[in-house]
Order: sequence, then structure tokens, then C-alpha cells
Amino acid sequence: MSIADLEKIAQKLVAPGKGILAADESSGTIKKRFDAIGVESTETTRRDYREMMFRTPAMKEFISGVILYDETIWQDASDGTPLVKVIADAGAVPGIKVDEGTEMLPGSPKELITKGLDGLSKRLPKYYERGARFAKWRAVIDIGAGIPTYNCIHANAHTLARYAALCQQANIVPIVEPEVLMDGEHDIDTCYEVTEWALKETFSELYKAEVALEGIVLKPNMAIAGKKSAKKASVAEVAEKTVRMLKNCVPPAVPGIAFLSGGQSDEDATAHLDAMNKLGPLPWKLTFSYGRALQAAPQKAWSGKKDNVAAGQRAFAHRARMNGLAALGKWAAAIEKEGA
Ligand code: 5MM
Repeated sequence: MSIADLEKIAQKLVAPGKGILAADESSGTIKKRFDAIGVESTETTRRDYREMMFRTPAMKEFISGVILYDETIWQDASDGTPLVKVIADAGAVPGIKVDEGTEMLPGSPKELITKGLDGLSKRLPKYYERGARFAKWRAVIDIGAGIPTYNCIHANAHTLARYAALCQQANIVPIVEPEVLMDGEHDIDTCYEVTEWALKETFSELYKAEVALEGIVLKPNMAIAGKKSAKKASVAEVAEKTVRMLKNCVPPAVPGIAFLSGGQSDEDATAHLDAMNKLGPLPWKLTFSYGRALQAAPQKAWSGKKDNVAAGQRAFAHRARMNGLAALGKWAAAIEKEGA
């Protein structure tokens, strides 16, 4: 492992004005997304949809890396070019989701632990050979009555650290994603406390596992009220609390933080990122690694029809540009209307 090489990739992933496209929906999740737009989910429709995004010219300007699902990394585009090459030709780094989903956490039946460590050291070199230079592992932490427990916070932090150490050993940059869900009724301060706890435990485990912080990217949730909360926090409050929380937990050796969108509206996810960057200078780059907040609009515009590819690409380019501006703190609500 070369820490300098890992750092180079990590820095590339958080390059100014660029962010990550999370296109690593597992088969069940992409089926749900396609059901919503009336498209049958087959190997070909999934390929066509993702190829449409990867061939969007705006990829070059605003997308630093793409997280792929196992099926996609082995797929070729319609003209026979490997999709990883299409991504690399657009100047972005191909990445791979290596977790294998979640299962019930023993001892805490209402909580989840992420699977996939078994055999990971053998899978990583194959992904590297195919072109992946970074990976992703998502831990899921839910807020509710009596949860999260220490068991859940600790087990997931430990698993994230073991995954990260294995990735670095294989010369792959690990994206470390402890996601505190925004599904509940909790307020922003509860989210702040739980996320701070999860991040502190995660960095403690990364330290014990000898993970080089220069060669990771953190993918956290923002400090935000639950979707069913009676009180939605303002953009300014989300930005101020998220930055304060991260300053308390994330060492400056980490090159960058690429947020998940977690079910926020497209515009909220952009506005929050922008407001945080306007609070700079910050110890690390703050950018996006959005799934839904980048893809909801292009999915709708495309709706599975060849004739809609240009419209789908326009919608994707628009969200990529809005978030690219937010990564620089240069977005404004008024720009949303331009080219939408
Ligand atoms: C794109 O969705 C990713 C895969 O989800 P499943 O394993 O559940 O199918 C997901 O991990 C995603 O990368 C992150 O949650 C960020 O996506 P959002 O939509 O929250 O920005």
C-alpha cells in the first residue's frame, strides 16, 4: 500500500467544484426507483439508464467519481465499451460498493449490522484490476425508542474500520459511510448527538485499525431533523450544526467529506451543502456523494424512453452543476431556474 497513492485518489474525489455520483443501488433499490417511473428493471434497462448518466458531458466538469454496484462494474455500454472506461474517459474515478447489505444485529434485534467482510480481501484485487480505485461501505444507524444502542454504534464502527483497513491494503480508497437515518420523528439536536457519537466511535476504530486518514473519504449524513419531526430546521441551522459537529469529530488529516442526501429534497441537499461551504475556510473539503438528490430528476425525465435520453441528461447535468456550485459555496436559489 502507498499512502501517497491513496491520498492522490482521495484528493481527486474531493477536487474543488466536483463530487461523487452514488449510482450503487442494489437490485432491490433500483427496482423500487424504476417502479416509481413505470420502467421494468432488467439488466439492460439498468445498464441503459446508467450509461445515459455516465455519457452526460457535464460529468467531466462536476463529477469526480462514480460508485457502482457489482453488476454495473462488469457491464459494457451499448457499443461494447466497458462502463468503467466510459467513466474514466469522462475524467471520473470508478468506485465500487463492497458491502453486502445489512442483517439484524445480534443482541439488538431492532438494529442492523452491515455484512460483507468475509471474502472481501479476495474481492478487492478483482475490482482493482477492473479499474476501481475507491470503494464504499454503508453502516445504517436508526434513531427511535431506545435506539441506537452502544452495541449498534460500536459494531458498525468496528466493521467500517476493518473494511477500510482491507481497502487500503488493496490500494483502494475507502469511503467510510456511517449513515444516521432521517426517517424518525427526532429533532435536529438528537440527530446531532447520535451522529457525533457514531463519528467519534468510527474515528476511534479507524485509529485502532491503523487506517491512514489521508487516504479515506468520509460520507456522513448532515445534522438534520427527522422526516416526521414536528420542526424542520432552517438551512442556516443545518449548516451551522453540521459544521460544528464535524469539527468536533473529524481530524483535519481527512482530505474530504462527501455527504449522502438521505432523502432530502434535491434543492435542500444542494442548499445545505452550499451554506456549509459559505461558512469556510474549513479543515477539509465538503462536497456531495448523492444518490437520490442527483438522480431523482433524471430518472423522471428519462422514464425508460430512448427519446428522453437528452432530457434525462439535461436533468442530470443540471443537478450535477447545482451541486458542483454548492461544493464551492457559489450556489444561489436563483440559479436553480437556469437550465432546469
Ligand atoms: C445509491 O444508493 C446506495 C445504495 O443503497 P442500497 O444498498 O440500499 O441499494 C446508497 O448506499 C447511497 O450510496 C447512499 O445512501 C447515499 O445515497 P442518498 O440517496 O442518501 O444520497
